[in-house]
This record gives sequence, structure tokens and C-alpha cells, in this order.
Amino acid sequence: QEYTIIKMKLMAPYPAKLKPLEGKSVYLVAATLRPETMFGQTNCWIHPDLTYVATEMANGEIFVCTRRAARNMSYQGFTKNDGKVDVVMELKGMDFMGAALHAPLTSFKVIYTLPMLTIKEDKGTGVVTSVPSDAPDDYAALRDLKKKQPFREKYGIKDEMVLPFEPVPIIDIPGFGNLSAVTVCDELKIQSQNDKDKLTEAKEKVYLKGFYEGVMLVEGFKGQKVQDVKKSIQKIMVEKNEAAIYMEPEKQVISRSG
Ligand code: ZZB
Repeated sequence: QEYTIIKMKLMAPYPAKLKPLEGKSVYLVAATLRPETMFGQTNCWIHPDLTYVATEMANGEIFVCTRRAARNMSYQGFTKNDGKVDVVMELKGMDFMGAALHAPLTSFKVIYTLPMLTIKEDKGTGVVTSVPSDAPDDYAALRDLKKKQPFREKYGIKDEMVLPFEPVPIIDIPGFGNLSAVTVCDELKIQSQNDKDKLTEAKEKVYLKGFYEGVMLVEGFKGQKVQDVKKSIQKIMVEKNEAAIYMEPEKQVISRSG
């Protein structure tokens, strides 16, 4: 499985736990199959209780992701020594909740790390970029945070990290309009991010149709089909050092060393 790793740059001032890294370039790295949707990023999801590591890459940059993902990257030329992960510090999601980030292609100057409780530890990097216009899971989770002040408060999320961020129309899908995730969540009457079965159904409804019939709405790609621009948008970000290509093993054997 090939993913695009999206590098979301941590902005100063760094959260307390990460202060020792100030002066270094620190990126939260998200794995996505949809590089063409990065124009619509509104936030970054992390799991509050998950363990992450900050690791040093060959070029001196610091990546924040799960230890499992860091280990996979170390076999793909990301680190100084093949197969060796240089852990700078271990972190819990809560240690960098509400952090300000600069992400590629999005129209928002600053986006924030917000809590998502359905993030899977064994997939991607454990850091997920959020595109509520096109990803039903993201729309449902963002709406949960907007609706429920106590939920924001529990995780120390300020109103201004959530309330100004609305889904951005970036792709038109015939039959679903220019905010396909919103359309499909309404149609299926999805109540929250915990409506697991309905969200799976929602994703299936828009995934293939989006790939084959989706048409770009953003400046520079207007009128072009998703399947024709996916690779070139990936390439643009990779060449600017804003993204990288990351392979995920199909099935992973659990090693004794963890
Ligand atoms: C941006 C994006 C935009 C995504 C979209 C989807 C969609 P799949 O197909 O099941 O492999 N993701 C990545 N890692 C995790 C994780 N650890 N836990 C939960 N979700 C994760 O799913 C790949 C997608 O799942 C990734 O692509 C990421 O969200 C999320 F418009 O990134 B995506 C219809 C989906 N649209």
C-alpha cells in the first residue's frame, strides 16, 4: 500500500513537552491515499491517549508519528542508518493537543491538532490529516467537536481552533455535489464519529466515485479529473519537501522487541 506522507510543520511556540526541540524543524506526519484533497485540510487529528515518538530523520528534521510507522520509515531511507530509529522523545497525543501547524496546499494559514478517538494505532502514522469536505470520518468528528463544548474543554481545545473551520469545496462528484462528505453524512443521517457502520458505508459510497468521476474545483486544476491530477499533486508536494512517499507492509509480523 503506497501512502503519501504529508508533513505538517509545528509552529512556535512549541507545546511545553516539545520545548527542548525548539529551533529544530518538527513535523507531524500524516499518511493519506488522497494527496489531491490537501487543498481542503482544516485540522490534524491525533489520538489523545496514543503513544507517539519524535524521531530524527537523516536530514535533521524531526518527525512525530507512531513507533511502528517510524520503524517502517527507517527501512525506507528516511533515517541515517537503515533499520535504526533515532527516538528523541516519547509523547502522548495529549502532549501536543491544540498545537498550531502549517500544512501544505490548504487555504488556512494555521490549523490545529484536534482529538479523534477512532484513530487506529496499526494504520498509517497515527497522525491523520482532516478533510471534512471529502472524508466522512473527518466531517463527523469535526462536527462532534463543534457541537459539544464539553468535548472541546475535556481536551483543552479553544473555540478558535475549531469554530472558524468549515469544509472547503475542492472536488465536485456528480450526484454528491462539491461537499461529498457532508452530502453523504446527511443522507445516511450520521450522528457522530462513533456511527462506525454508517461511516464505512458513507466512505464506500464516495471513494470510487470520487476517484473516477471527481472533478477538481481548485485554482490551477479546475475542471481536471481526480484520477489525472492525483500523481502530479503528490509530486508537487514531494518536490517542495512538503510530502514523501511511504509504503505500508500489507501484513505486519509482530516482533518480540516491539
Ligand atoms: C485525507 C483524506 C481525504 C482521506 C479524503 C480520506 C478521504 P483506507 O482507505 O481505509 O486505507 N487514515 C489514515 N491513517 C489512519 C488511522 N491510523 N486511523 C484512522 N484513519 C486513518 O483509509 C485511508 C484514509 O484513512 C487516509 O486518507 C486517512 O484519511 C485515514 F477525502 O486522508 B485520508 C472517502 C475517504 N476520503
